[in-house]
Amino acid sequence: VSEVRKFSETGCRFNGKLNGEGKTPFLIGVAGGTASGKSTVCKRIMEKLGQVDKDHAERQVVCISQDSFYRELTSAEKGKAEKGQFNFDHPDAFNEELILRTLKDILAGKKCEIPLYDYRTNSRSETQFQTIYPADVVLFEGILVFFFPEIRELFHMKLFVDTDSDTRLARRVPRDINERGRDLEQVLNQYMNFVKPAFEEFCSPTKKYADVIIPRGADNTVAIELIVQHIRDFLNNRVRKEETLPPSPVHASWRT
Ligand code: UZR
Ligand code: MG
Repeated sequence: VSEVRKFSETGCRFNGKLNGEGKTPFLIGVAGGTASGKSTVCKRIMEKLGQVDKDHAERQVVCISQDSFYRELTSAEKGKAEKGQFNFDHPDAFNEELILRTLKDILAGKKCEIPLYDYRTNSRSETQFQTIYPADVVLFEGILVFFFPEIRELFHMKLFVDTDSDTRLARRVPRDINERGRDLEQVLNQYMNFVKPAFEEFCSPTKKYADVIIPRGADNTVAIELIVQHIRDFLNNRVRKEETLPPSPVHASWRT
């Protein structure tokens, strides 16, 4: 029995299956305005759970971004995007159907591939994909992850990262210039014309769907610790439940 326990305590395998393969992961949605700290909150959660340096076979928590699901633009739209005149903050900019299908696959415990997105070219790679392996906990972050009702309903827990808009703008400007290859005028125009109005119309109203609102984003270590504790409890309960199930053939053979 102790051997069985030791094996499941590693969290790698349940009943001889790799990680969460074939079982429903705990799916967490993380929404919030641009540069609110969504990605950083997810990173902190993963760090606290000790996930960062593990390879997929051991990893129990994975994070994916809604940015991977921008839809392909027509050539006219690409022209607009280059001039900063395409609205990437509008729900129509996303491939809702692909998000839905991917999250359903993830919930079914299937391995799936998601597009890789490049902000400098405003497009996704034709050839490269990111492979998402079955996990126990999946974080899905993005500005509009609570906008689409069918997608919203899939989350077991919904977090909204609530950071002041001046703080967000102050972060967005250097990020777009340094990491996304824009100039100052373009960044500010885009912010005033698209990012700010779309936040007010489409993102901010989804705060009411959140289970937990995190003020100040990643600086809020107390909120993050509470959330992480909830995830740990979930993972531990799952391990405990596995232990009370009748032994699988693999476990039974160890006992002899
Ligand atoms: P976060 N975005 C781009 O800048 N370029 C693209 O090709 C695709 C998206 C921006 C988008 C949105 N807006 O505000 C932001 N614009 O990415 C969302 N303009 O990303 O949540 O990390 O801020
Ligand atoms: Mg981001």
